[in-house]
Amino acid sequence: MTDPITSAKDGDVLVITSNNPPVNALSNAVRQGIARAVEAGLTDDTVKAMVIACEGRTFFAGADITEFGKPMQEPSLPVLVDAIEASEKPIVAAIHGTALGGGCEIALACHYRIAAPSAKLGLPEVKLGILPGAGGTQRLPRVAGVEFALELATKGDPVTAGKAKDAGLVDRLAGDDLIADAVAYAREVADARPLPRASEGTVTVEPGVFDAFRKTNAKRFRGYDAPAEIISVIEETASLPYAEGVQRERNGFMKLIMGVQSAAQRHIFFAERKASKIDDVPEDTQLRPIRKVGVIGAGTMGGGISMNFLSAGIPVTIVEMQQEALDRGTGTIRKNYEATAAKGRMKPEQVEGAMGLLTPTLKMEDLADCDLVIEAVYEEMGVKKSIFGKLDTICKQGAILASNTSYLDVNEIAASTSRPQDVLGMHFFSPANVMKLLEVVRGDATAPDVLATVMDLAKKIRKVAVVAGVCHGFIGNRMLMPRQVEAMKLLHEGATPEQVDRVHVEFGMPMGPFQMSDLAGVDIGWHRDPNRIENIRDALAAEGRWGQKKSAGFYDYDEKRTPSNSPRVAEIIEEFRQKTGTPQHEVTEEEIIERTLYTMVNEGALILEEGKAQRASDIDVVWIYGYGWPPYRGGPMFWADTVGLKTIVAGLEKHGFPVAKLLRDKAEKGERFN
Ligand code: T1G
Repeated sequence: MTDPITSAKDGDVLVITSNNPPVNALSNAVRQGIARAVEAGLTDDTVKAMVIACEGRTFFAGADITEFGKPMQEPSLPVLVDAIEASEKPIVAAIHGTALGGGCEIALACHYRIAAPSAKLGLPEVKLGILPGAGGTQRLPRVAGVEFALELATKGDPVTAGKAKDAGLVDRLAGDDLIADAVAYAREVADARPLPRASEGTVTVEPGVFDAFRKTNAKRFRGYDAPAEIISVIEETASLPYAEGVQRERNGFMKLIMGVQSAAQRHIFFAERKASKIDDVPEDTQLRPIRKVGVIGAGTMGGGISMNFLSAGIPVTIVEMQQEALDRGTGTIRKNYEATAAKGRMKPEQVEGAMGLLTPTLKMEDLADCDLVIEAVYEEMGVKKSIFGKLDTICKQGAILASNTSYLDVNEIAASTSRPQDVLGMHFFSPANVMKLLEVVRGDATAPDVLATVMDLAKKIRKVAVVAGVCHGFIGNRMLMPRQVEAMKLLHEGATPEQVDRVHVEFGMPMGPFQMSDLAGVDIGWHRDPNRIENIRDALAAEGRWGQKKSAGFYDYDEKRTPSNSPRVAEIIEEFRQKTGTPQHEVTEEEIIERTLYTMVNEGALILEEGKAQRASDIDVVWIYGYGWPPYRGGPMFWADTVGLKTIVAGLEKHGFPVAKLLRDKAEKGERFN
């Protein structure tokens, strides 16, 4: 294997360059190469200073995550960064792309940092359930202050080079030629002494800064181990010398990396990237060009879907039946963009740029030259089939025809055209311009290049796409159904909405089944017959308790939509129990978990058995990005592995549920889903 590290002298400056595609991960070979090169520079008398830089799209994007859990080869990253900082000759970090995690820590160990203006710097370790383990928790507070360090390390989002410079993390911004500017900088400081070593700095602590930070971010960090540990490490070591501080950092790092949360979050890191791969479609499949998109329906979904393409610079033609609905839809899109601009997350010219790419029309014929058309009208098969039949006559050959249906049969929709190979589902989640998940529903006839094109397009519109097969509710909604059904039955048998929801919220979900039903609308899917009361949901709907939109559902809501337990709902539940004579029992937390989450896992196993999902990790990605499953539990299938499949099977059998063959087989063989 070629050494990913090369070094070359530019006069009396040694330029050490890493070339370890795709992201210059700090693998064993990279660390060993840097250590060797720095040593060579130190022992070469003609070298007065050094520069560390990277080739390719980015500076070091951190430790090599694929090496986690494997035997560590020396030098470890902590040893390497200390060696860099201890250098008697100045070392300048030349940063481009994303200096993340261990990459940012390498930069912090260098004596000087220069960055391309487009560069970003960050400590995303917390998103992997760990903490910066190569001195980042010690050097960053000394260089850029406690507040900045807390923000960067506990939230994991990178900052621009400009912001990093303002905070003192970066010393200079480069011009067009980063390496040339870095070499000039190194030459400029070649004789500067003493060298600035971040670890020798001191940490200034404002009274109460840590408790205030904990309080401000309590909701955001709820359930996660890593953010709390990071705050404690920075707090407990603020007055300690570096050598003692890094020991506390190391202990914290080891504790977290051995934990199930980090395993779960690392699982999701790779699962998200694997999801974009289509097992039976070659990676070099020729993609169809998508230069113009059509959207049918300017309602909530149609508007949100359009914004994804407009924000990615792709022109959209949006169709509605009535002028009033069209104006309302395009008005909402503008309002959403202006709201984003008002929060400083978009410039006014960007708002105009996006709106300038939008063409509203009442004529479906205006979609003739679109490369992709997405239908987003209400869920009625007849309406969908007539729209696709019409699109079949209007759209140019090679256009991709997609339905945003959230559960209808995509094969049946495709069959209403003469080109089912060009048809698939693109199931966005509401609000479609915000939610990252996109279920790409592969029909029986969907052509490989159509699927590959849409999976690639998903990245361009910043979605996490997962391939789903055609079945009722695809992956996410199909698994949601047994949860909702069991939650309802638990109400019949003795539980309260608050009890069931509390168990789910404590588990880490953003909300429970009944809070979710109130948000989405208790009347969704209701048969609209107030005299037909087959379950408690029917009873609520019959009384007009349709959820938050009616300030009454499973909970009562005040004008701020704050939920409170409802005496009327308690009455309705009691009346239903009396009327149906449902045997009552004391419902435990364990039973709620077994009946509402184990059944989801079982449904996930059926989905895998039927080939409606490519892999178990895809199911995990669906639930993380579409339904708010807590990343520190890795998704339902990963979580099931942590619980133990034998336990899941036993829990299902205890309540008389049929167990999916795949689940039973894996349990018997002691296997895992992931
Ligand atoms: N290690 C190994 N592989 C990595 C990697 C890493 N750090 N980062 C990316 N990859 C792979 C990824 O799996 C994919 O592979 C390919 O590179 C392209 O990535 C002590 C211990 C840099 C912003 O958390 O955030 O340092 O799918 O598709 O969208 O404190 O990758 O092609 O086979 O994501 O352009 C901290 C993780 C590590 C950064 C680029 N660092 N990476 O995004 O490409 S912990 C991170 C990213 C640490 C120290 C600790 C992103 C990116 P494949 P991609 P992208």
